[in-house]
Amino acid sequence: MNSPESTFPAAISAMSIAGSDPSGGAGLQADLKVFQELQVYGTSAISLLTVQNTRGVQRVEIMPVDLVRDQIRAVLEDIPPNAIKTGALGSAEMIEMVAEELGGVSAPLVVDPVLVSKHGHSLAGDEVSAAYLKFLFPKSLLITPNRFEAERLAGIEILDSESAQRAIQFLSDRGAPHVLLKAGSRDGQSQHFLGSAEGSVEIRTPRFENAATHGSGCVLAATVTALLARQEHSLPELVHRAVQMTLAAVNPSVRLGTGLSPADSRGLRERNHRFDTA
Ligand code: PXL
Repeated sequence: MNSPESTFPAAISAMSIAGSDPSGGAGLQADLKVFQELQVYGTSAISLLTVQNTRGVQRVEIMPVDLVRDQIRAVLEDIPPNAIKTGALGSAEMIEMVAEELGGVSAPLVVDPVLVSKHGHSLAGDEVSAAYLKFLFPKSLLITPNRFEAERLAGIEILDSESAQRAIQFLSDRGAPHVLLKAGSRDGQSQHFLGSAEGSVEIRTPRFENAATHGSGCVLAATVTALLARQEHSLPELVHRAVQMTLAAVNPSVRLGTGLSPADSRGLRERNHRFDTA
C-alpha cells in the first residue's frame, strides 16, 4: 500500500481568512476549492457570512472579532500556513485584529481588499479602506484590488494605463510591496497591471462572452496564494501563471446557477498541469 507520503505532495498549506459565499463562487469557498485543485491543503477562518446565490447578496453577518481571532490562532499554532490570503473582512476593527495576529508570521500574505464588487457596488465604508492602508497593506507581499477598490484606496480615478500606474504607485508608497490591479476590460480584452514602486507591467488576456465572473477575483488571488505556498516560481512568474490559469475558471465547461455564473475552479488543475509540461 502507498504510504501517505507517496500519495500526497509535501505538507504545503495555505490559509484563507474570508467571508462565506454559500453559492460557492466567491469568498472562502472559492479559495478552498482553488487550494485543493492546486494540491495545497486549505485552512480557513470565517470573518463573515453572506446569504447569497448567483442572483445577488441578500444578507451579510460579520462574525465577532474575538471569534475570528480564535479561529486564526487555532490554525496558526497547529498547521502553520506556507501562504495566507485575506478576503472580505467586513470592518476596520476586524482588519486591525487580523494585522495584529499576522504580525509575527513570516508566510507571504496576499490581501484582496474587498470593498467594491466588480460591478461597482460598495461592500464596505471609508473606514475600512483606511484600515487596509494603515494596518494590513504594510504586512502584505501583494494586494489585489479591482479597479473600483484601487480608485477608492488611492483616491485616483482610473481611466487609462497612466492613472492605473499612479494608483499602483500610491498604494506601494503606502506599504504594499506589490500590487496586482484587476483593471477590467479594454479593447475587448481583460487588463491587469502588476506593479511595485519600481514600475508596472500590463497583463492582457482574452475576454469571453458571458464569462463566469462571480468570484473570479477571489479565484485569481487564491491561485496566486496557492502558487506562493508552493514556492516554485518568482512572484512575477507566478502572477502571470495565475492570471492565465484563472481563464480556465471564468470560461468553464459547465454553467451554474440562474444569475451571474460563478467562476468554477475545476479547470485549474489541468491548466496548471499543462503549464508544467509545456
Ligand atoms: O468577490 C468578492 C467577494 C468576496 N467575498 C465574499 C463575497 C464576494 C463577492 O460577492 O461574497 C464572501
